[in-house]
Amino acid sequence: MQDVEPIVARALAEFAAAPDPASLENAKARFLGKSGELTALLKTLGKLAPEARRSAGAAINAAKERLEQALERRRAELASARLEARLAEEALDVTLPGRGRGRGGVHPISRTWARIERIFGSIGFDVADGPELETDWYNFTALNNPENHPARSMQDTFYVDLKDPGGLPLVLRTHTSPMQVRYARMHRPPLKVIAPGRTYRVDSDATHSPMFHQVEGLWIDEDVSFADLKGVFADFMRRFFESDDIEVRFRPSYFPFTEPSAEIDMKFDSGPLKGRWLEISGAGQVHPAVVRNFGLDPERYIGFAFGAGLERLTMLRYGIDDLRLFFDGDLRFLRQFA
Ligand code: 2U9
Repeated sequence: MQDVEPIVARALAEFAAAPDPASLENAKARFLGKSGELTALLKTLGKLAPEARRSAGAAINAAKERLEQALERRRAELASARLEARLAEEALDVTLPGRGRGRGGVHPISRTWARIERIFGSIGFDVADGPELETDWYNFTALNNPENHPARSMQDTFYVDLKDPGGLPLVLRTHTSPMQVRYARMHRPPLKVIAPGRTYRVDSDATHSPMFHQVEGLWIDEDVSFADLKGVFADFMRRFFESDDIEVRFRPSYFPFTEPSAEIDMKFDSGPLKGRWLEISGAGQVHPAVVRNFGLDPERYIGFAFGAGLERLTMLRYGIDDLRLFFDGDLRFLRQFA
């Protein structure tokens, strides 16, 4: 009979060299399987004399046992190697500090916006909302802007390639007034509303941005006077700047949508800006033609409107000296408001 030792030696070598479980099981089949080498040897025993058969049989069984033990060891080795590899691949250092989520912050203009809504809300003003892309009628005509007014020119206003039902190009609203016209046409007096929002004009330098923010206010009823405007506005200034040491004065001015019209100036009587008059807003008694465009009788309804820039209010409140800081997105600036 063929010697078992060389077969055992080859089998052990192949088991040891098997790189993965599948190759190992194939190697097993080659030696211990139904038509494996050792099995084939076992089948030849019948041809031997009884004495030789016994010793050969014992040798083959011993070989088989060694191979099976070697196989078990190699299986365990491969399984633990696979586990090690997976652990290394999916390594997770649970002692590392968490990445956390940036907390973010509210933009200073948004802070001003929210603050204004809160102050006016507390004295009964509603907040109007409306489209940034407006029709010529809502942005200009309803506000008594004459046909040839320079504000209507392409040099001053952004027009887009979309037309309203009347065939006129839509505009990026140049003020928040159209929202108030829309509001006035949908509500009954008393109309008491503010309109904060983004506005657009063709203007870009150190003190002008093509997109900026306004807040306008409107109060219309049967007996709303300039005295009410003065009271509401002075109260707003004092609450906005958290100071009672603020003086407010009106200077005559002109706007197509108000008559009479005024510029509103303010003066701090304390703090870093003490003593200087600062222009802060425009205002006036709403023009009768505009009241008529609300769908109301101007003989019966009267009131005031005002408009102010949120950038300017924010700069004065926080002592910011450059408008561009609001739009640069520089975190060193923005983090101060987080
Ligand atoms: C309606 C009728 C009238 C709002 C007004 C001003 C005067 C004004 C400027 C302030 C700084 C614009 O952002 S700014 O450049 N605004 O001077 N705004 S009266 O008048 C209205 C508003 C709505 C229906």
